[in-house]
Amino acid sequence: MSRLLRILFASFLFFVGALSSLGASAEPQLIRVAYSLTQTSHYGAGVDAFALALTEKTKGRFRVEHLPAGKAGGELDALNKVKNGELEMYNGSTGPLGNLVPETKVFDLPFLFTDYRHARSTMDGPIGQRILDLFPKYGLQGLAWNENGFRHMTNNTRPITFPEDFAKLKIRTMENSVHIESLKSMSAAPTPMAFPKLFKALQDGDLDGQENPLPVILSAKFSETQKYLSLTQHFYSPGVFIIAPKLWATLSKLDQDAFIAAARAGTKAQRDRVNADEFAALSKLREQGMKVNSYVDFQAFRKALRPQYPKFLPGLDMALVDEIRKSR
Ligand code: EAX
Repeated sequence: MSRLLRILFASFLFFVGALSSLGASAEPQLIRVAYSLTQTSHYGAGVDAFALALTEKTKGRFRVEHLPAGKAGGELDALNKVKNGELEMYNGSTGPLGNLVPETKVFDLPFLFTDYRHARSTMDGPIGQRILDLFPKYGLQGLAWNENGFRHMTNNTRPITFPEDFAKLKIRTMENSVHIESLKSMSAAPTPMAFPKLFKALQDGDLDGQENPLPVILSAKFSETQKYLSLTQHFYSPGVFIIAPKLWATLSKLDQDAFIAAARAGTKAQRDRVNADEFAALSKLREQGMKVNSYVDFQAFRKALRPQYPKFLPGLDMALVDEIRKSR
């Protein structure tokens, strides 16, 4: 081979190699985000905004895919999959999260937060960050708190006004010991169950009721199986974006920052959607036939439940509860 041909051949090989490596890096990395509600829910809105921001910040090097409606299982299944690296991301409530990161359970105490402003400023402030920073100790990586919403009671037996009204009701709860103990203290019969099984259980009449935020009650169409909605807002339900630690460890610092910023954009959209749903829900749910009870004796609930916090959450740091109360 002449020298010229050899040079030409080598440049050709170099060119082909360069092209294929360019091709490989141009293929975006898949990030699947699992959640239990439909894609039209507040979780879907959060993931949409997260995807948009991540694409923009990383110039399309990642491709976000929704795994809605419990496709990756219930929230506990999805969390375990993210923990062992089978799944890239979780967008969900703290319901079952306390089973993996026990320190998150403090946020699940009944009547802890007074309103959305209080809850959001706590989650976004130093307290929320401190708890988020504990995730790696338990084999998870939190990106940002987002939101599920304040939980209200629905059932087919009666409107709820006083703590006694919970008595004997068989209520589906999340797989969360704080919620279970709180409901037990009001003589209810809590029945923990993963969300994807809930609609059918209500339909089959296996339960008297369930409790969830308005955006969930709306998007899951619980008005089809439940008669009474009482605006008890007994638990605040934080949401959170979590990423698989194995994946996290492969990201550059710049990309990690992009994921956190994108998760915060997702949080903003998810909360905006909670606001919009809160605004529209009651008239929609009434139209769908639900009887809405807004007369709730909060004073009686707080008096009955707050003194029992240490029973609901053994080992609870009461100084932290005080700090949360003052963090608005
Ligand atoms: O996170 O399980 C539940 O009741 C949750 O509120 C729902 O799946 C959204």
